[in-house]
This record gives sequence, structure tokens and C-alpha cells, in this order.
Amino acid sequence: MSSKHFRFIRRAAFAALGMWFVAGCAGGGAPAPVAGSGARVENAWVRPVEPGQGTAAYFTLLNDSADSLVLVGVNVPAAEMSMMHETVKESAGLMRMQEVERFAVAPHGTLEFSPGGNHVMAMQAFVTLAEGDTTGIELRFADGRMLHVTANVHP
Ligand SMILES: [Cu+2]
Repeated sequence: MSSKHFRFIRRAAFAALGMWFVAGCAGGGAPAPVAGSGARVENAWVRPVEPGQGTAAYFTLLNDSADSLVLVGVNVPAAEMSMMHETVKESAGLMRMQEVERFAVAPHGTLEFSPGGNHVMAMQAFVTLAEGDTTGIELRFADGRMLHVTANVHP
């Protein structure tokens, strides 16, 4: 699914969920579980950013269930567009990043988004995110479930 499509869904979700979304993302860093999903996020953080600039988001996704979990999108609502990237090493030894449509997390497995590896690129921030702030991150799974978490802003 394209990022544009995802943005459309995001806006529709905002309209439908309204205050629920605001409440769900106001947890101050506490994980926000999805009912019955077994999906959990720890250590979500976003690099500081100024309006119009790009930033990156990182987290650890844990699959506490006996089923595999397929992550198909991550959105940072404080920015215009987000995409999942992986970092790959080319034959010349250079590092390059490329977009990833989906990540599968094995039963009871873990998926890391961390500097130098998988990351979420968030382009064109709408607001300033300064160290000490928090901001929301939305994870979307192949079965349509969403997980809303709160990320801390720090360098
Ligand atoms: Cu990237």
C-alpha cells in the first residue's frame, strides 16, 4: 500500500476516533496494547526536528503471541509522510537505506528499529519536536489492527 493511501487512512482514522485517539496517545511513554493482539512496543523515540524538516523514529516491537505478526506501516502523525526503511550494505561496503513494505515478526519474536538499522523516516514535520517532548506513533498490521504508542523525543 502506498504512503499516500496510508495518509488517507490516517486522516479517516482521526475523524472516526477523535478523542479516543488523543486519550490513547497521552500515556507518557507507557505501552498501549491492542486488545488480544500480543503486540507490544518498547522504547519508542523520535529525534528532535523543526517544522518542514525530516526526522527518524525508532522502537522495539515485541510479538507476545504464538502467531506471526506482520507490520505493514508506521506513521508519525506529527509529520506529513512516514515510511519504513531498512539499512543494507552494498557490495562496495557502502550503507544504503531502502523502503520496506512489510516486516514479519516471528511468534514470540522481536523487531528492532534502531540507528544504523531499521528506522522510520518521517518527512516534513508539522511542528517542532524538542528534547523532552513526546509524540505519537501509529503501527499498522496486516490484519488491519493499529497500535498507538507514545514516543519520547531525544537526540
Ligand atoms: Cu531512511
